[in-house]
Amino acid sequence: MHVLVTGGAGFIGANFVHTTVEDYPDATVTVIDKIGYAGNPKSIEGLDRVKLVVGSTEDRDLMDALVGEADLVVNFAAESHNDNSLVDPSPFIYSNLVGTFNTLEACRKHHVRLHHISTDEVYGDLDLDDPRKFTPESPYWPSSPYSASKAGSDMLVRAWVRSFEIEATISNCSNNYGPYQHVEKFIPRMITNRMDGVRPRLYGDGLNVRDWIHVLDHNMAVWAIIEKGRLGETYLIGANGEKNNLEIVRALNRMMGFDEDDFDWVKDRPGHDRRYAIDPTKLMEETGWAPKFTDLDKGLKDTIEWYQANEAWWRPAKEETEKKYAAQGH
Ligand code: NAD
Ligand code: TDX
Repeated sequence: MHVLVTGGAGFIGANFVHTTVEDYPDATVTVIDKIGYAGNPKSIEGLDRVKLVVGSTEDRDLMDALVGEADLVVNFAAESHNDNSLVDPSPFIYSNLVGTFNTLEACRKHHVRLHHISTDEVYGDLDLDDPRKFTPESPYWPSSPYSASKAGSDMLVRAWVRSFEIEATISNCSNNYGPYQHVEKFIPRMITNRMDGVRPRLYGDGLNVRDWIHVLDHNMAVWAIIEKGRLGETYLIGANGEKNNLEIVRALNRMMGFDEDDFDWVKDRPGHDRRYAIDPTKLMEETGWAPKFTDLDKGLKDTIEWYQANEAWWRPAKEETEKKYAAQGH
């Protein structure tokens, strides 16, 4: 089996490549990644049976050639950070929409199976006291340029399934954490700020809720969908991990030996989604998947240790990232 992983030098994609070479000894993997600010070749360095092609999914001819060699395409490639999309939405439109369009066209031409990776943010947000969670029937109501571009990419996949009968599935997952996550994201930013002697920064009132899942649980769910999911279907991936941002910062502070309230409040993110929450029933019933890394305290401790042990991996991105945040007042 030859797997083409788009965005495979990013956080979730790189973890997916690791899992794939470990769990599927017969698989060979090609990663296509544009290696912009977010992709890091070191995340997949030295892995057997993995080839990295530096290029963009926006390059139609390249996608045509790479998809033509593959038995399966897993589409992780995307601009992924909400705060960036609020400063300059343009790359989000090209990577997330045009990139997915090219991927779909190549899968259509070569009759290759596609799994498209997406986010719970396409459903907008929930009130804190809303008893509901997102289900595959929830209406699309994205808030940011990032989530709107992901929603658009999901719609393209659905249209290509219906109109051209391509063999595709979609998954929408909640907030991931774990190794190889860029220091712009909440948990790695808090950990690496602490390591740099900088107080963590909480947006708004800190009560926004995210439904945390370990990246390995996400990727095992992706493989479960590839193997057992029904073509044309959408599956929601989540592990019952709702926590507000204040709880996360306090936990990280305690674990790193600081007073739990040793952080700064900063201005809110414009349009900041209040709460995400996933109902993964369909995925669990149809594929038998269940999350394994559900002890969030242990997961956070392991993640802290990973960033402490891998400073050479994240250090080169830190200064630039904090410069961007300073310009936004964050
Ligand atoms: P990331 O930013 O760490 O990784 C994205 C990777 O895609 C990067 O390596 C980047 O260089 C690459 N990329 C971007 N545009 C590209 C293009 N046009 N051509 C080739 N490569 C390109 O993000 P991530 O957190 O690993 O997210 C991966 C996917 O998972 C995205 O589709 C994202 O929407 C989705 N997702 C993320 C989360 C989360 O919590 N991080 C949750 C649900 C879904
Ligand atoms: O310094 C910070 N302080 C803070 O309070 C940062 C960086 C974030 N936050 C808050 C904003 C969010 O409520 O923490 C929460 C998480 O922020 P992000 O890590 O930026 O994630 P989020 O916006 O929730 O989106 C993430 O999950 C869904 C991923 O980046 C997306 O790619 C994915 O689709």
